[in-house]
Amino acid sequence: SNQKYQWYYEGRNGWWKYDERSNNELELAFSAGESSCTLLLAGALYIVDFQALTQVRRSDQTRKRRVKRDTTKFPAKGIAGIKTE
Ligand code: V3L
Repeated sequence: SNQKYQWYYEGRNGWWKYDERSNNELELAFSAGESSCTLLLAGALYIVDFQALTQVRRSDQTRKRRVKRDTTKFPAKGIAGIKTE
């Protein structure tokens, strides 16, 4: 898309871009000044906390990932688990 900003979540050794739909939802919620955003990712609900800059699965908050908002040019492993080169 032609968006300026992209949201990223942490992988094992780098960052992944959120898929485009989730990125749009995050941008809408963030720019509206909301404190968090709930996303449906691969059939599970996740919460992105804009203050803590974390993402957790709502039903199992064991794995807390860092998230960041950066330009679309920030180097990433890929998009939503699909690797790019
Ligand atoms: N978008 C897509 N899939 C996600 C997301 C997201 N925002 N968050 C978690 N998952 P957890 P490496 C990730 C997937 O946090 O090798 C990557 O996308 C997550 O996928 O415990 O560590 C890769 O596909 C994981 O499969 O709820 O960098 C994969 O990890 C699953 O949800 C490996 O990436 C559980 O994550």
